Amino acid sequence: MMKRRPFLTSLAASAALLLGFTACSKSGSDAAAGNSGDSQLTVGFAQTGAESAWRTANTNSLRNEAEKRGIELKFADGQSKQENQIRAVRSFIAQGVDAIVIAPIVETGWDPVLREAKRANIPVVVMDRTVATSDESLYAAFVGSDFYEEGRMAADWLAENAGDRTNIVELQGEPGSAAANERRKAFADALAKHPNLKIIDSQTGNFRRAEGKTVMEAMLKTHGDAIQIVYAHNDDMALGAIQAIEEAGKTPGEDIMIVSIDAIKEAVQAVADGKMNCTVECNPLFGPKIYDTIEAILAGKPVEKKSYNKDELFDQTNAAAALPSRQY
Ligand code: GZL
Repeated sequence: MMKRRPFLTSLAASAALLLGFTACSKSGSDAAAGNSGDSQLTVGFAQTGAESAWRTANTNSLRNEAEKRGIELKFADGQSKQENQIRAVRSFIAQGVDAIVIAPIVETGWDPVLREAKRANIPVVVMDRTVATSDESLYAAFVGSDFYEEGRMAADWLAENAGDRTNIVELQGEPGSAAANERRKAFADALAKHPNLKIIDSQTGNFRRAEGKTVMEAMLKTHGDAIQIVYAHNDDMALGAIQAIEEAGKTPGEDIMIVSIDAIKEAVQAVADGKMNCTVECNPLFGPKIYDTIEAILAGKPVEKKSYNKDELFDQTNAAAALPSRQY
């Protein structure tokens, strides 16, 4: 039996309508009534935004699994702004949801709203990217990926396969995000062991394909033939860079080596086609694990404080064989 929570306040109702919250697994009338079905779980999900194919797959995983389990999912698209995510979390608290999931766009600035959720006795599961907090008791669990390990895997693969190439340009993810911070640090740490490899330029493309393309166009104008390798923090930017490289009359995967992270299907295909050289998986399909974690927390069962998905690497030795089974 789910605990009853305070009914939707008029302020939260208008905020919810204003921010275009959607309840993805109940009919409109049920959703508007809040926790009308006591036995049904209601989860508020504050997503970062819709910046990449990875993010879309992540959103769909939570939506589809909620549908499958009969969970009422109140979804808020943060539109790539932390203030929108924080506003959504406050609205979920006012609506009295049973649990809250946050995919924090940046690492810092979460303590106040996490304290509010804790005071309201609503468990928060941090998903995908981590939060930097002075008090780990402010969230119930973290379910995500090891971004540092992904950056290390990319760098070690490059050290093994770069041959006589040395000059790298780096396309960084969203500034302040744990994914960008960790992937940049891991790559730099690994490169310290391979002094022949050096980063000659590094700009953010915000995990977006279009920005990956424009940043790569600018880098090609600045550095020309000096660019021998691209290290992209995600596949969307790598695929944008590939477009820019082709439009500059060069052959991606040959003239310029491309190393990336996420392993979305389009990138694994590009690796199989020889246009990309390596992509390190960062699995976005968190739905089942997130709801298992929430159900365990609400049942008072112990859960791992931090759990990480296992990731694998795709290059020309295994990409083609992997394609049929890729789910995102
Ligand atoms: C990683 C995730 C990153 C992906 C990008 O877990 O936070 O954000 O690598 C996405 O594709 O935009």
